[in-house]
Amino acid sequence: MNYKMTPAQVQSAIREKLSHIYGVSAKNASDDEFYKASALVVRDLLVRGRDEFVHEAEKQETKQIYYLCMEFLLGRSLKNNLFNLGLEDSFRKALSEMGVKLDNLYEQEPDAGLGNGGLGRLAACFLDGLATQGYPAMGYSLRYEYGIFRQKLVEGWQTELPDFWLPGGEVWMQKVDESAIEVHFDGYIEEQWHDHYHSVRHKNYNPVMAIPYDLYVSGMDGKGISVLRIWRAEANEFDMKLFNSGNYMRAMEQKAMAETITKVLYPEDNHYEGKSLRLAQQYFLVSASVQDIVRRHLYTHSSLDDLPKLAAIHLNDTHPVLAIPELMRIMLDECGYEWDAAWDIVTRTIAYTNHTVMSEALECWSADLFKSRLPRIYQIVEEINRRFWIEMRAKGVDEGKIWRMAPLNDGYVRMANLAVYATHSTNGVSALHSEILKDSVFHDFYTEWPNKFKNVTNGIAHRRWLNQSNPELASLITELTGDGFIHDAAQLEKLMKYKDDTSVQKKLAEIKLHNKQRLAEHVKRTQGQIVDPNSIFDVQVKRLHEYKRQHMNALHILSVYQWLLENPNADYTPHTFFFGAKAAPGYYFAKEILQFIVCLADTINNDPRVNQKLRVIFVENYCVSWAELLTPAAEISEQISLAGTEASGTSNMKFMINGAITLGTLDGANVEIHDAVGDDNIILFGMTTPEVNSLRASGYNPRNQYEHNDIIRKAMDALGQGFNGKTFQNLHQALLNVDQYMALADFASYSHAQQKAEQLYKDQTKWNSMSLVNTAKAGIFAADRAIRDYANTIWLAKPVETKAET
Ligand code: DL6
Repeated sequence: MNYKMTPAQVQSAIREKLSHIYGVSAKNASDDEFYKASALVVRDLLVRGRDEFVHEAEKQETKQIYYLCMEFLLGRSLKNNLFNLGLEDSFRKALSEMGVKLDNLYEQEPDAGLGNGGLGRLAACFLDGLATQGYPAMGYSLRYEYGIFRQKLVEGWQTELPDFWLPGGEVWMQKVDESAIEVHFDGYIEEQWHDHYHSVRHKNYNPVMAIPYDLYVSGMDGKGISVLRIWRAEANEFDMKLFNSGNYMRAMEQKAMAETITKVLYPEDNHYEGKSLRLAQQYFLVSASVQDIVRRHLYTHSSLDDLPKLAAIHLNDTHPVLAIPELMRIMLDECGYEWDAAWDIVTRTIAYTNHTVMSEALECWSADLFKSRLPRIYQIVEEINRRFWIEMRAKGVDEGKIWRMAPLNDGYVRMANLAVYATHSTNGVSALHSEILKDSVFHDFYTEWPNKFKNVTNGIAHRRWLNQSNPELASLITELTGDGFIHDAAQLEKLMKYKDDTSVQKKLAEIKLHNKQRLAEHVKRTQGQIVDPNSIFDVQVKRLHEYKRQHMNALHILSVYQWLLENPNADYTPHTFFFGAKAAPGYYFAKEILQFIVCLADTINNDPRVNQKLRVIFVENYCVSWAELLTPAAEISEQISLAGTEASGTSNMKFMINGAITLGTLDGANVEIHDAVGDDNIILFGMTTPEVNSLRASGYNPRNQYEHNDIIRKAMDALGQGFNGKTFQNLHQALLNVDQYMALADFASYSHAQQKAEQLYKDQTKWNSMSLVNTAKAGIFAADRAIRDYANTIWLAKPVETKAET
């Protein structure tokens, strides 16, 4: 499809939307109306592009990819789509002739915050990668009315405000009433036998309508377009009988209960409690999506026999695992399949990715709750469990091991066990993480089915994170190597030719400085804080979690502060440390760490003895749009989780492609970053995973660190006393007595790495060359590559061949 539009065509399309939809002329329209009109013009193009793409895919019988995920952290869409469709210049010109700045319109768009962090952003990057690589794909998720909360700091304490994103975000969605689907909760099951025919009836259930809204995500050049279908829950009909009989409250309650399902995104990352609403959200997502997938398949096929050939259903993490019993339910109860035939189809169609080693995030549900909310699904899980035991016993597996692996044990439905058993593939998201899955988290399964286990290292949408976020760097790369890297990130490697070219290094330094200035201006405008663009920008942005060890970073800054006070004339290259992080609202300890950082920042920034050399900025309400400013400006990328805890990380990849140097542990995808850039272009510190395991096994005592290291002791004592009138007793005591993520054990090595970074930075020629190597070697971390890996090793899918190729 040809997306070309001249500025005149753009103007007339925008004018038309303004007058037809918003009833205003271009002269009187606000920036908000211009933004929405522009979005609608782009959306029309995307719909047409998708139609053409799907038509071609159907003709070629290309396998469909269905990607189920509770989170898609899309961020903003206008800039991304204009870039991908090659329309940014036309829109800029057209709007400027109408007296409007395109950049101002970008600012009108709210971040679509339908996710918590890395997991949701990965899913969003994958929709771009799927479209660019030509795979016909649909993402499925929920249309949360409130996305991830807005963070507001009150005296350094995180408070949460609702994020009502729909007024500006809804313009990208198309409601598809005719594809609404009913989902059933509660009630009981009635089974009947007529001769040999077994029928199952779900009686007295509560129906909830799933209303689909489609969002379109373009790939580069718009040849492929992905759809993200998000479901909104609605009461299926207002119960007039109940209402008329005087039971007003119950009638209203039923409606409210249904609509609560898609009210708000659970703001938890790597930890969930088994709440009934969360279970309802998960089942609502998978039931609507799987029914939709089956319906789409049956439009063109008479049975589900060839579903595995034509569709790949991907479970992105443990949250959508109920898709397994749901597809079984549909095949058994609605399509008349026998168990074995249905099981064969289900297991060949569905694959699972695990995204965490944190056991608290491998969800499990109390069997009682599960049974009462999803009675038929519970029966199916019981039957899967029964057959699982038979199969394992027949193989001679010992009972203890069978029990550990069972989908149902100890009164709980174990979602991760169900996922690994019932899918044809389980993968981790970095080489190290995939090994840990085999060695520990899923070791029992690995010993039974070694071939199920795969690795697909994560990837990022490099066009968003490099071309759109860092246009100056992207044009320098284009000037030096051509623009092949836009489609094929591996071509970034061509930059290696310029590794020792001082004029290129100088240009890189200039670009970095501009990005730092841009960030400094934004920080001043939004937070009123002053930042020196000539200081080193050292950035740690990610969810706040103990395993990510923001507290270790802060403790180190505190030690530098103490050292500067004692050594006022010390030769120290000025540093600005940036943090951006949201804590889960109920995660008290994370909130205390956050408050420690904010109070430390206040103390340091207001201390004239040090604040020309040391500053700390806590970015309030960190989100995708903040990341787009922080990433190109960063010089040091803090990836400091305890080895063996971070599944992959993706900010490490975004920083790397923008030329920041990773200061990190050998954890997650840092390991592969190290492999790619070599020892000289990364700053590693800390224990390796086996070292962590052996220290734990031998009995780790953080007090030893405290007692034997002066720097740690001083910093810990200051932490114990508190700052700005705030004390951090829980954090202080937990670090001294437990230190679950061994921050004190890695502290000395971390400080040493920081000093090394400072020394390296003094040699700007060396630093800029390291920076270039990082960008040049980042190609393997493109989402395009990750998608090809999924397609080739897990989905066994081929892309749609474009017309020119056929
Ligand atoms: O795979 C995407 C992303 C990884 O990069 C992070 O390392 C990992 O922590 C994150 N996992 C989750 C798990 N969520 N839950 N529950 O967010 O996935």
